Amino acid sequence: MAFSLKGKLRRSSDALSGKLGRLFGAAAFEDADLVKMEEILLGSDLGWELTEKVIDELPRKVRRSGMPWREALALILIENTLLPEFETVAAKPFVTVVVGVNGAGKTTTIARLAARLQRRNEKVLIACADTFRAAAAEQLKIWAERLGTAVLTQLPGSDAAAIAFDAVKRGLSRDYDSVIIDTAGRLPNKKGLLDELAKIHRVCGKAMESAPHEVLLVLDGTVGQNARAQTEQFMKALPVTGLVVTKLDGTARGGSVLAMASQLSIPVRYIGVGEGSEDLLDFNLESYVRALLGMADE
Ligand SMILES: Nc1nc2c(ncn2[C@@H]2O[C@H](COP(=O)(O)OP(=O)(O)OP(=O)(O)O)[C@@H](O)[C@H]2O)c(=O)[nH]1
Ligand SMILES: [Mg+2]
Repeated sequence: MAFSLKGKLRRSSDALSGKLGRLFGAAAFEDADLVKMEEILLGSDLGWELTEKVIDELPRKVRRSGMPWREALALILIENTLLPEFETVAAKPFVTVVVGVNGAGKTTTIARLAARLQRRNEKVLIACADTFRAAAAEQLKIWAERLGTAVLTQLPGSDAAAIAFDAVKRGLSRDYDSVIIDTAGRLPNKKGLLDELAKIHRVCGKAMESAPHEVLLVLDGTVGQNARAQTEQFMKALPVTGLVVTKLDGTARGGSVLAMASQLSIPVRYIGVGEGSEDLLDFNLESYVRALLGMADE
């Protein structure tokens, strides 16, 4: 396979397993400096809970099993990352609303999701419910043109919820398989903006009773520590059903995804590992951990 997740996560794996390797290489494993180890684990944004588990279990596991430390660490991370279950419903059109702070990667994610769906021969409509920024509609149109996807935009100043409503109605009447709704980037502490999201959510349900079927919150993977607060704020406006963590190629803090998956009780559905159209992947815990530790791609 030409695509290498290990290659995409190189900065994170250098920071995590590269540094650990040098630490363990210097001394007999049992004498490894726990303070330094803790520093490295926290530095990759694994969070306190996972870090404590590793410090507690890794030396013992290696001693008992004789397994190489990397294998043992992978097992510990996989066993201790809690993944909430998710179910996808069948609906036509399947309506997805995408939310997140400015610049998190919403529009890029939508373009790549649309591309994936089209490769499966789905008929996709993307709608721009971002009426704050004139450039937002343009950006979406450029993507849509490139992908050959239908797109619905309005003039700036019109109501974002009205666009969402129109999009779902059009999805129903014109036989679309998927409708994906882009929203304006916002700081989740602005009440008016959150109210608008709640309204977008509500009108989707008016246009089609079961909609939206998915609400994706896009989180920038390079600002890991902030993810929890952001998620809680967005949850006040609408029920987030899945997370997308982007920009994992550009950070040394790739451990954040494991911490987020465990702490937020919302499934990580996709990860972004680059700006290309292939760089949005389903999140798979085992492959991710192996890549994060610089182990061979499966
Ligand atoms: N390296 C890298 N860059 C990414 C990734 N995802 C998005 N980006 C870049 O991040 C920047 C912002 O992405 P957008 O998709 O425009 O973000 P947005 O959330 O729609 O932004 P607003 O609409 O302004 O709120 C762009 O330059 C993207 O190319 C990723 O996984 N890796
Ligand atoms: Mg955008």
